[in-house]
Amino acid sequence: MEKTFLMVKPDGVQRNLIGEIVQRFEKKGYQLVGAKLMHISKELAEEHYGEHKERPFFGELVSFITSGPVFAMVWQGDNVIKVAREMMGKTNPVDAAPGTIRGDYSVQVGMNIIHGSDSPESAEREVNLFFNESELVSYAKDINKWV
Ligand code: DAT
Ligand code: MG
Repeated sequence: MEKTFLMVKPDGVQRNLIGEIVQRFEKKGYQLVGAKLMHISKELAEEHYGEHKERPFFGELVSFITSGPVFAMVWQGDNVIKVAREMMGKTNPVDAAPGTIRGDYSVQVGMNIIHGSDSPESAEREVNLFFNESELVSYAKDINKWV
């Protein structure tokens, strides 16, 4: 079953959006298989966002993502990587459509509420970077046959 890594960023946690965001993915029909509230270290932040290390905003990005607790999650379901990105909306909230998480709850690109893996390769990498095998729970739900 396809899995993706999603994370409510420090701004989303501070603004009490954890429940709202979890609810959107639950109602969609995806399954939560791992979650934890955590503080990201500078080292983990630099590794997670390694692809952006040459960008001018890298320092700001690392300091923002380590500025408060995040809610890290693994979700699974058919095409969850692509569909979760659609549900999040475009990176810059200016371009994110109403009805998407970023479109509904954020204003500026630095604080855009949620992270989600952007490809199967990044999903695999990010799930393993944030979670051990033992933290992922495999369980059957009877409702899955209706989704
Ligand atoms: P996404 O989070 O949609 O995958 P990304 O991987 O291109 O977007 O960038 C990672 C994060 O970096 C993004 O969520 C917010 C921040 N960011 C991106 N572009 C930025 C910019 N031009 N100025 C400031 N922050 C930016
Ligand atoms: Mg990205």
